[in-house]
Amino acid sequence: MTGPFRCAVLALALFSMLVADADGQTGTGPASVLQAVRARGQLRCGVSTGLPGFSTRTEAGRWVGFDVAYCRALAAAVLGDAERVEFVPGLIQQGLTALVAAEIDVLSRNATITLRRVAEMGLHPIGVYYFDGQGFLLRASAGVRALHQLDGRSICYQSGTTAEDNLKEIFGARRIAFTAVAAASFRAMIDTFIGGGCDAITADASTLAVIQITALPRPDDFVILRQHISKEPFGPLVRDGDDRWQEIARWTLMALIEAEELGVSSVNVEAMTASENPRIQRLLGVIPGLGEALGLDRDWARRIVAQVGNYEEIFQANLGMRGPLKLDRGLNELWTRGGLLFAFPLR
Ligand SMILES: N[C@@H](CCC(=O)N[C@@H](CS)C(=O)NCC(=O)O)C(=O)O
Repeated sequence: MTGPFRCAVLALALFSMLVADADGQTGTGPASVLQAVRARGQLRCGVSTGLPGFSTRTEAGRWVGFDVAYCRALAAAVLGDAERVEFVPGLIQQGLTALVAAEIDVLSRNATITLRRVAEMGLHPIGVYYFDGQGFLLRASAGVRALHQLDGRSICYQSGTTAEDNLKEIFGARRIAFTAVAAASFRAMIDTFIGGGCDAITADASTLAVIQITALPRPDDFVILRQHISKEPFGPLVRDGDDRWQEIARWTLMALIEAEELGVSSVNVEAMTASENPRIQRLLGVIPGLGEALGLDRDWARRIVAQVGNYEEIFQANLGMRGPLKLDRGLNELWTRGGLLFAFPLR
């Protein structure tokens, strides 16, 4: 190739890369997730098959819950409408593989973020929206109050979850003998336990609360041990390889937390646009720049809060005092109140 011609080809290649980058694409690769979602007019969101408080369908067929609310917030940000979500239910491994296969745009459920899930499957963690740990539930009459008293018991868990590996590893290391009873689904695990097929259930503490309150005949006949054997941080996951989509997903979560930090809720969001606090002005697009930096419009976060609420509203409605579970905020309290939730600066 002659000199000037080669230069022209290189310049053209460079130009097309720049254009592609500005559009959030990967050059020769497939269209970005943002473009695909906009072209479809719907966000595809993977959720669990049904875990009251986290993700369930009402009798009218509407998906509700904490995991569901995050996807509605993302849809409000990118599509302008929190209702434009197609929920795709599945077991944890099905959700992870659906994400890898690009059948969903985001997985929002009680998926624990682990190094191997992320690094080996080509996934990207967005942040943590629920800090949990693995616990044990059993009949109060069993008289078990501490982990070591589980020695010799049979323990149910759902296959394919982190609960399975943690149980085997930690009980092995502590030399606590047990009989493992694997269940293929959430319902099967509960039925096995109720039917006497195991002495205890091990799962995320939030799941155990769901089971105790919504699935067991007399909740007071059961106890959940205070000890946890792991850290289980849940957060949305997206595929690797689309930085723009990752940022949109991350800052959607941050906006929910930031709105709580600032006391901006679905009730007062319009009035708050008159606030003189520059953080509130930026969040609500009164001072423009944030949405635009993400490739969205200036009202992205205002819509999130108006249509879905802030983190506190979502937590209380689904998991906390305004729902059946009555879970404490605990670690999921704001950092300013002794918890772990912290929004990166939205500026
Ligand atoms: N946090 C764990 C467990 C997640 C999980 O799948 N939990 C079960 C309960 S033990 C569940 O949600 N089952 C209902 C479903 O998958 O639809 C993980 O990421 O592996």
